[in-house]
Amino acid sequence: MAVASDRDYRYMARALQLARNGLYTTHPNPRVGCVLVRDDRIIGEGWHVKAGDDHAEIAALKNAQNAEGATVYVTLEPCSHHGRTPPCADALVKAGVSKVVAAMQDPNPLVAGNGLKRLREAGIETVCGVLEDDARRLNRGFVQRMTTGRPFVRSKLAMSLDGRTALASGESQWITSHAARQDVHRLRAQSSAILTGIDTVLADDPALTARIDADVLQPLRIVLDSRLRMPASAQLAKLPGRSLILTCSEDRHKIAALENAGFEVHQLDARNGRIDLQALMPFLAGQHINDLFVEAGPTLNGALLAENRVDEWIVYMAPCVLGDRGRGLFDLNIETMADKKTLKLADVRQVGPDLKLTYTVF
Ligand code: AOF
Ligand code: ZN
Repeated sequence: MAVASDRDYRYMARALQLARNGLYTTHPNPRVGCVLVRDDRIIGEGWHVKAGDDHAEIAALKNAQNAEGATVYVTLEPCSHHGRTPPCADALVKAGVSKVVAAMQDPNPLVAGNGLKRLREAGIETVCGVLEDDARRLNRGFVQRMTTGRPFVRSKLAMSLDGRTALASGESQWITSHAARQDVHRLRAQSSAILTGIDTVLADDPALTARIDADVLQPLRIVLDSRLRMPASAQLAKLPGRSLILTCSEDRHKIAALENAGFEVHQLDARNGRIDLQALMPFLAGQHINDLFVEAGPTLNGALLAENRVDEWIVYMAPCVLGDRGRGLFDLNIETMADKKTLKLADVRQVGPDLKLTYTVF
């Protein structure tokens, strides 16, 4: 394989920029961008918009019309399989391109190196690994689902300066600013699904939709409801798109009523009377969920933290005080300092008057 040049990095940066156009729409597919270059000039560009539509390479080929002798910069290895669309590797061979530079190999076991191999077999020079870290970060949910069978899990918390998420009465609207809540809508829009607990639904009757000024493929809405306390009148049932209830109840009568109301009900294994979180993650991956966004209360967040099931915690901290009688973030019983949960601070930034703290796990 050849070595990458400065020019390769520059064009790959452009391809990544194009891939980001699909941030809110490609799931369960990855976000992919592609640039075609000849004589140090861009002759075609494209990106993957949504599953079932052209892959990035095909969009760029169509944009260029004639790509003979071109170098292809693509943020993911061209596919070699027949999915919803035919293989991009074959289309590139047919178009007569002379070189393909990919940011990373496709972790999809149906591809996994075969796309690049097919190109090399056709006499096309290949390079892989240019701006690979950026490409992986853009599709970390897709990569994690393909390689581990679990989605990338991100949980959002909103708290006061003194670490409270609601008053003792349960009242919590609003602690953080409008700017922080807008930021949350962008995070929702990047996710394949939003997960919450039944207590949150009973308290707030939320819509769990991403409301931003852009085209968004709305995330699935998923509620953990082990005992089927969901009211058939909940707002979630009436929204377009899928709302799932995950339960361990076998009450056929209630299940039928909720299905009639518009919910999809799935039964999962129970552990200590609650949905087994270990079984939950492969179930979600089976639903093609790359990025899971958790917006839940202290019970579910406590369990997720205790079992280490979250990859990234996002905490918005508002400059207000709710007092010691307010509710905390995690319903956890920790007896000794040795048992405390420790996270790793990955990023700090200001959003309006609030702080946005990003933590990862060790
Ligand atoms: C590419 N270019 O732009 C994308 C790729 O069902 P399909 O046909 O859409 O195929 C989906 C799979 O193709 C997906 O899981 C991933 O392996 C690859 N995505 N490949 O060459 C693209 N989006
Ligand atoms: Zn493809």
